[in-house]
Amino acid sequence: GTVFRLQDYRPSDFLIPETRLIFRLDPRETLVTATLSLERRDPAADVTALKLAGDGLVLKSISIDGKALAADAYEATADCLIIKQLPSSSSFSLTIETEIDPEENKALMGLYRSSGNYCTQCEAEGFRRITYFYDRPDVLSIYSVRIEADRANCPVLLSNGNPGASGDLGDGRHFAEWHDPHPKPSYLFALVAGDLGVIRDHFTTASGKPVDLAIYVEHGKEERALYAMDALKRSMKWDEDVFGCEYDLDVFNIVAVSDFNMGAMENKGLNVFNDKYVLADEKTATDVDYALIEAIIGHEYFHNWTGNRITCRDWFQLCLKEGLTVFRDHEFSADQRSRAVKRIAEVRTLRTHQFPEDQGPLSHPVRPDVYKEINNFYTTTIYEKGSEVVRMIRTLLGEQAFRAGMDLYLKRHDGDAATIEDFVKSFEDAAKLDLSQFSLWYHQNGTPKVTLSTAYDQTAGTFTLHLKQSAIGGPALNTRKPLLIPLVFGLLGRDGSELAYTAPQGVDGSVIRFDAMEKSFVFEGLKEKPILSINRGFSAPIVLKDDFDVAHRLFLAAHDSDAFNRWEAINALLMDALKNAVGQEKTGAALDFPPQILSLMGKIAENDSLEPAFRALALTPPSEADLAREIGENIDPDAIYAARIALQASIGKANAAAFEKIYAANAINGPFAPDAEQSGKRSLRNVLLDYLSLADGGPGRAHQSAMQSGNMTDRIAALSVLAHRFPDADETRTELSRFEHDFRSDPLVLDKWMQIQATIPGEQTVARVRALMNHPAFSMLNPNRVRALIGAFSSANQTAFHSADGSGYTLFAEVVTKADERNPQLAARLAIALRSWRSLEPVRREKARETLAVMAAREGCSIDLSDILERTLA
Ligand code: DPP
Ligand code: ZN
Repeated sequence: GTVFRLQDYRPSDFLIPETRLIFRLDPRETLVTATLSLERRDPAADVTALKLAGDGLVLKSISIDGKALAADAYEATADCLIIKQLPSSSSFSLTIETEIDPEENKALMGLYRSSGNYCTQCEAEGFRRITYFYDRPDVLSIYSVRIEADRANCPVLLSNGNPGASGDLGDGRHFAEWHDPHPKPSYLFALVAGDLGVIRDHFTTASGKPVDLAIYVEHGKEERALYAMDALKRSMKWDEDVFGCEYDLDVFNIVAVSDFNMGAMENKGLNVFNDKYVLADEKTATDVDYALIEAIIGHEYFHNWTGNRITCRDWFQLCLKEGLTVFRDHEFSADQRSRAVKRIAEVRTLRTHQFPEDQGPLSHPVRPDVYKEINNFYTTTIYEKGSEVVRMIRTLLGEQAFRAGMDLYLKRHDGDAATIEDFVKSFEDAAKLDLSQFSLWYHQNGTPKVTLSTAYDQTAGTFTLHLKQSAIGGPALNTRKPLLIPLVFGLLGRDGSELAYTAPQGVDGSVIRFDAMEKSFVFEGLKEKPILSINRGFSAPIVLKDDFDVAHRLFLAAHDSDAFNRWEAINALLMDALKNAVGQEKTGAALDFPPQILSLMGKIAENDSLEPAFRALALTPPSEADLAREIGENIDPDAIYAARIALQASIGKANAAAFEKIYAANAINGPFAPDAEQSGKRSLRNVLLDYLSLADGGPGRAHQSAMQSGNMTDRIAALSVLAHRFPDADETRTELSRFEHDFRSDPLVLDKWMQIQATIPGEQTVARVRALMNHPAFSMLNPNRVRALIGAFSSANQTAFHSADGSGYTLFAEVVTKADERNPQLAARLAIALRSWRSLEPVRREKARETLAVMAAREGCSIDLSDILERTLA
């Protein structure tokens, strides 16, 4: 396949200041008439041909300045259009008519049908499946769109920008026109047509401009969009307050569709969402769903400035909009909820998903310089690590200079297709700082690792912190350049207070600027031996190897003023206990856990000065995947599972009485609210429910909770305990069928039921998943269905997916192959589940390798999938 390289970038020969599109919608034969105003970028240059991208298009007609082109004047294939005879004028108008088949489009890129409605997805390269175009992000155009369709099937006709004329066409057809005054790249184009319900609201911007808001959903689901609407209004306000970003059109529309490859899409003025991230009510959505809806509504809205007003010059710059917008949505959620809890959750996600990516065969820089298939670069590295890099810029600059840099960036590049260099330069100029070494974070892949050692000299009153950097994954150590790593820290006294000291060079307030492969920092004026708290708030996305003993960690867990590091200390204690237990399990020794760890869990649960959501996170041991990553090699998922469940059972038994009390004390009286306070209490109670059930050794308590639960959060939590801890109990069967019965006509909710069953530990789950694939609610064509069942099975069920007999891999390969026939993006996304195959123990490793090799060798394997498989095997 073709390899795309950053160094090959060059601007297009032509500009397209205006694009007019007419859609005559039909399920099988939609006609698209595109009229492009083309302008030579350099009228003096001798450009004699024009090449536009296409993908699977049927060309019906083509003309320039109103005159049909002769057959020898152009060449049209399914994937490109070359016009060989061009007018010599500096500008001309090109009209292209193409025919497309939305009904047959199951790749869900371009124009397709979902539940009978028409919708589009154009990022990254879907617009070329609609018409021939410069389908690249640096060609910005003003779009005018006219949609014609059956009035009965498609009363709603939407596109980007502001609404224009609409009316009847006779014959049961009607039309609507839309105009988007903001020049945009083709990937932000959108069209929706169909029969949809709607909720409406409005927002007045800071400068007094009224905006009509609407969310379109399937009829009958309107009420379930109210929370999303509320989140949208809060997002609009927040972006004004925190970043000074105001909305810029008369309308803002959101449409929820049920077949969607991504979470959502930020098309200008017309966001299209996976319905999973719009629909919510007490009975059908969990607290986690609500939080995700809030985050993603915010994310897509925030793209209006960081992504749409300022877009990317090329796809290598994807993190320019994604990393920054993730950072913005994280800040939004932190402001709406609990900042400390949000940060812990972010770090858990980063470690569970981004670290293994960066440390394995799919590792790539935040700003990659080569790709084969851009769809495969919508990764946790681009998004989450990209966000961490922006966060580090803020840490280095401080709030004020950071905001000044953002202001400069937004002002300087409004209307541009920009680069990472432009972004960094804005901060350099605003803060009068040199960020060239820092910029390495964009270019050097692998998870940085910082090893520290400390020494205290009582007589001199000095505390020496020695730091050394290396990395897991990425370039070899001898070719790595030192990163500038901002480490927020504190030196604590025995009473938990922050000690005063004289700081060495390279320490700026609470930030150590660690910028060499190895360096010592000597702090003076310390009368007592300080207790170090470092990388507070996870100020740098690194693996930290410290020299802290158990007493040190227990101290931080109890006294650190930084909530994140309190959690981190607890997490590290649990991780050490688990690693030790995995070792015991492998040698056949009995598993035991330090009593002080067990009692610590009780103390945390009982500590009312900590918010319940924090306690819930602190009481949750590192996941099986985290433990596997931490161990790093020769992984036996069964041993990991055994260690983790034994720890949980021990914690439950050791603290049953205390847990029972806290469980009762955190009951919620009064009506349901999806807010931080209530969801925190529910998460604490549900973590305790699991512990108590393990201590009970039976399903009674969870069954009781499932029957009494008035909301989906509690119901799902109880059902998970039943299914995961007592899969064969009658109570589990009863509750699973009750759930199935209650939601049999709501596949989106039934996804949760699928997911719970797909994650039941043990190799018998392979057969269960096979059976569920025949369930009437399952469909290989719907990404949400496939991800709920197969995605969950392969990415969140270590023991079943990695069954020693290879049956999990066999199932996986079948499904990925099947998905690849219709939806390569979905297949490629599923396939990353095997990226860490090299760290498995030898028997599983060989089976995994074989599975990958067979899939890669299959004739007809898509570019998307073979790109992932080849890199994984390389
Ligand atoms: N829709 C995806 C996102 O917002 C890609 N832009 O991240
Ligand atoms: Zn995004």
